[in-house]
Amino acid sequence: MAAPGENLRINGDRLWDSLVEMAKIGPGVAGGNNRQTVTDEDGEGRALFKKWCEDAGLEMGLDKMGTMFARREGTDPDALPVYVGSHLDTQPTGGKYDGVLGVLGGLEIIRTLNDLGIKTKHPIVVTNWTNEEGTRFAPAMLASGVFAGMHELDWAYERTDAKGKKFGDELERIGWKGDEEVGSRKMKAFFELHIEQGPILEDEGIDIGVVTHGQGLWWLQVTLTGKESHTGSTPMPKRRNAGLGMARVTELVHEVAMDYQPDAVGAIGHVEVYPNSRNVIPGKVVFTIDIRSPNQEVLDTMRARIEQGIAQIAEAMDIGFEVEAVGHFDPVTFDEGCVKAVRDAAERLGYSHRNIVSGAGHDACWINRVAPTAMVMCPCVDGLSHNEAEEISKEWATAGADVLMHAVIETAEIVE
Ligand code: HGY
Ligand code: MN
Ligand code: MN
Repeated sequence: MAAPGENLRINGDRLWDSLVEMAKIGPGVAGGNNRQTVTDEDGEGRALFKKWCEDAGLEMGLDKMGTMFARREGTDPDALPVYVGSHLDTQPTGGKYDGVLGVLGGLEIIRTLNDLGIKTKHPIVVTNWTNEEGTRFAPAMLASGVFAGMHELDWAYERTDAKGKKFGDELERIGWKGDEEVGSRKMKAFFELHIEQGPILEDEGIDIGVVTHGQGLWWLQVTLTGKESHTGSTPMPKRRNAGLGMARVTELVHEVAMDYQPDAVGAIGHVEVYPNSRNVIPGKVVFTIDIRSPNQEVLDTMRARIEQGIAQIAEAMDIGFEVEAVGHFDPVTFDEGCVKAVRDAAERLGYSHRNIVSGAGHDACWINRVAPTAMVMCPCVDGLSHNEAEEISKEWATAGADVLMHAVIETAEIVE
C-alpha cells in the first residue's frame, strides 16, 4: 500500500513556465538577470510572485525586512508551519535560477497540492527572503540574518550601496517594507531548493544533492591608502601605490586558500580604485576578500594569516591599511531529521542522490539556527552560477522540486 502521497509529482512544465516568466523581469545584458535587491526590478518580481501566490489562494505576510511569507492553511491552524523558499534577488550579472528555483519550487508544491485537493495538518509557508545576495548591500543573507537574530534591524536598514543609498530607504521606496516583526514567526522546519552552483552533481551524473553541511564564510573589506601621484613623472622608488598593494593581497589570498585544498576557497570580487584615472597612481583602493571553508579551524587560520599578511605588505610599501569584517557565518551542519526527509524523498522517487556540502551561502544557513533546516540541490550546467550563462534543465528542476515537495509534505503531514 503506497504511503499517502507517495507517488506525488509536481508539474514540471508549469514550474518551468514560471521560471521563464520571472526571468523576464530585470533582464541582464547576456541572457541572465539583473534583479538586484530593493531595486524597481526587485519590486516587479515581488509583485508577480505575490499575484501568483494569491492566485493559488495563499495569504501574503510581509515583515519589516520585506521578506514575503505566503501561507497555505493546514487543518490544524495552531500547528507550527513548514516553511519552504529561497530568494528572488539576483547578482548584477546573475542567472535565472539562483534563488528563484527555490521560491517558485515552493510555489509549485502549493499549486500541485491545490490541483489534487490534498490537505496537510501543518500550514505551509512559501518564502522570499530579502537580499540574499548581499551584492548591492553587504552582507549576504541580510534578511534571514536579521530573522535569525544575527543582525539588528536598524543596522540592516543602515547598510549603504555604492551610491550611498540606504537599504531601509530603498526598501521603503519600492513599497515592500512590511509591519511584521522580523523573526516573530516560529517554524516546524525550513526547506530550501537551490541549484548547486558547482560542478559535482553534473560531473557525477547525479540528480539530487542532499545537503548535509554548508561552508563558513568571511567577507573582509580592506582599505589600502597610498598616495595619488602622476603615473609618468613619479620615480618608481617614490611611489606609494595602493593598487600594487591590492595586487599583492590578491596573490596572498589565493596562496593561502591553495594551502588548504580541497577545503578552502578565496578570491576578491569587489574592487573600488580611487581616483580610477588612467594617469594617476591609485591613492586608495577598497576591496572585499571572500574566503570560505567547511572547516572552522581552516577558516579562522586563513583569516589570521591573511590579516597578518596585509599588515606586512602595507608596512613594506609604506601604505596605510584597514580591515573590516563585513560578512560572516560559521560552517553549518543541517538538521539530521530534515536531511533524512530529503534523502528518503530522493530514494522514494527513484532519483540518484549523494550527500554534498554547499559551497555557496544560503538563507538556510541562517534559518538553521532557529528551526530544523535542510536543503535540496539540483545540478547546473558546468557548475556555473553568478554568471548570466547559468543554466539548468527542466528535468533537473523537476526532480529537485519533486524531492522538495516530498520532504515538505512528509514534514507537514498529509491529512487523509
Ligand atoms: O555568496 C553566496 O554564497 C551567496 O550566493 N549569496
Ligand atoms: Mn542563491
Ligand atoms: Mn547567489
